[in-house]
Amino acid sequence: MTAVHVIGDVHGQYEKLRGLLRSAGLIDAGDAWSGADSTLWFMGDLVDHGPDSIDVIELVTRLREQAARAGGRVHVLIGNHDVLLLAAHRFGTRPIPGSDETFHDHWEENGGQAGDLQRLKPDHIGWLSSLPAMALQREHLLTHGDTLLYTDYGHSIDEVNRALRDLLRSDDPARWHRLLDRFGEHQAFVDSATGAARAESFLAMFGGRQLVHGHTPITTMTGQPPEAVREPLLYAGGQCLDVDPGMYLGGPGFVYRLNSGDEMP
Ligand SMILES: [Mn+2]
Repeated sequence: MTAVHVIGDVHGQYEKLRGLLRSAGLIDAGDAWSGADSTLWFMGDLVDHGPDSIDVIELVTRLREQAARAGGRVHVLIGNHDVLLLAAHRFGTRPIPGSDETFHDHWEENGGQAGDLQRLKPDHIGWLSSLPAMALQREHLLTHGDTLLYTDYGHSIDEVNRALRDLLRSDDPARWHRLLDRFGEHQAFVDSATGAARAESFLAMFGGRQLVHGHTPITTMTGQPPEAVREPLLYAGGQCLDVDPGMYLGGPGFVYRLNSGDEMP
């Protein structure tokens, strides 16, 4: 079986990303794909908080093409910050429905970096808008968020991906805002009384035996200092694997190879 790697929320940490991919043998000294037929998944939130979001987008889109030519695959899920950036671009100084705040201000308050909007090109916008929200990779269900919001948009991976792609093509600020608002939910599978059962029904709906997600930094889950986070967090009876290394909080980040020791339920 060829290797499948995942990397959590990059948040504009271009230099850390290059270092991690190089250490994992996925890029060479010239930043070109060297992962042969490996698969690499980005778990969403490529942008915001960090200094080099557009450089991250450009590196990842380049790697996708290079990997495909080499028989490998680079896949990217959409995260809420990727949606926030698209919303800031699309709606700018229009107010968020039911609020005095503009989409642009909301984005900046959530880590949006002013220079990124100036560098955002139509190619980047088209590419980000087309990303899937969820996927099945062998027995792993992959989503950006540890949230039930996906069930609002459909009851299968295809339904959800279609609904969210359609939303991101729409000019309806209320629909965009509702999605962003729902992404405010974190830790849907953590509760000791209900978390494991919720994870089980989420997996029953969409498929897979383990949910792999980003969105909630592991440091938030465990209370470890961000600098100490070097591996994913397995929880909910082994049904969930958090891979958000909190890179923008100071975490060194990690590339994780699926099935390299995560206990399956
Ligand atoms: Mn997120």
